[in-house]
Amino acid sequence: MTSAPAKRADMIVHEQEPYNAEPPRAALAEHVITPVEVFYGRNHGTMPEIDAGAWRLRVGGMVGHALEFSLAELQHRFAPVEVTATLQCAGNRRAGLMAFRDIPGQHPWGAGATSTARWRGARLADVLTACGLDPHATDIAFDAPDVAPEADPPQPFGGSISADKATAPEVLLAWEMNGEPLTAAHGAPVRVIVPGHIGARSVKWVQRITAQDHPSDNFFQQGAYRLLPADTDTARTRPGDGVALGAVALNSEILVPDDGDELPAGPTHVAGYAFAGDDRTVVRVDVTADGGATWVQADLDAQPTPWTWRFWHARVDVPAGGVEITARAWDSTAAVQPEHAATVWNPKGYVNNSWPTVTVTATPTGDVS
Ligand SMILES: Nc1nc2c(c(=O)[nH]1)N[C@H]1C(S)=C(S)[C@@H](COP(=O)(O)O)O[C@H]1N2
Ligand SMILES: [Mo]
Repeated sequence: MTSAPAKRADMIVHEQEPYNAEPPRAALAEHVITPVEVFYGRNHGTMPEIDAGAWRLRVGGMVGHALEFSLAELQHRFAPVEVTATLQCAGNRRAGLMAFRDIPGQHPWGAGATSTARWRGARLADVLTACGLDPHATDIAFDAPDVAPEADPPQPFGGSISADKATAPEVLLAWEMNGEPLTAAHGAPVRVIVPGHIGARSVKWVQRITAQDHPSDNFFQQGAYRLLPADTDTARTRPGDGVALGAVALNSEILVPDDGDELPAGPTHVAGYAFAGDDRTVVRVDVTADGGATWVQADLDAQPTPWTWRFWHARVDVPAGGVEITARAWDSTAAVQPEHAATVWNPKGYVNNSWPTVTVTATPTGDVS
């Protein structure tokens, strides 16, 4: 039994055990690099407390020589690098899908199942090179010790990424987050960080890495984190059905104002994040407060690295009354977010990247100057 992680008191806790929680919009909006006590937590099983001194990472499969590393060996043998990257759960914004059609047994994540940190560790590519990675390996699989009761059959968490992605310079075996040693809740002593891919591929508490010629057969690669057609009979799905989720789709959220806020009518500061995975970047965000009759182009902040979200902000004229504020983002391939949750609804509730909306009550100011 692990203790709850040290998080801000205002976290929205979907489940205490295993710990699943997201920060409220306002807390996420405060920093482009999310403080650890604000960073969302997503767990499929009880978080393990691992003795860093006894921990070993075993690397094997399609390699010239299987090797085992202690934490000290990882830290001294490989040049440490820092990558600022956003993690985004595939279930982020699921509540918007559930509002269209319910998704029983899944957490109703809001805007906050995503956060950004500075990660420091060894390049996975360097570790694989040291082991003599076989060029015929197509997939790199990760295994952790935490057992997920929801898996069918119950099994430890795991998953895989392509060998191409695994050998890209941004993919890390990280032991530090925001300049501090990783906390137990975020995967200590070492986790995988796969920038630009769904959070599930950034396996925490990693203890085995396997080079192979097929994707991981772990439940979270073959049974979950797959996009199924809306009309799928989920009682009859089989491992491998649907599409495995990897690179993060273009998405955005409004963080300021919060849903349900009361504010004076008139020019209003609206802010949020937008994110596009892998080699895509966010190039434009529009905001409307009049049902799409007029759109204001938001100012885009600089991205700390290509692997992070982009904060944006706009001044939008909000009329008096109950008002929906809606945003939409474009990426560098000129793709735009889909308008309706209904378009993207899927049985497990992944990748809701439809236009984000908050509803506010704007009171007339009476100021006509
Ligand atoms: N071992 C292990 N790694 C894991 C998970 C898990 O349950 N067990 N959850 C994954 C999912 S679904 C996400 S979104 C991220 C969340 O990382 P965080 O808890 O550090 O925010 O971790 C991923 N890595
Ligand atoms: Mo996730």
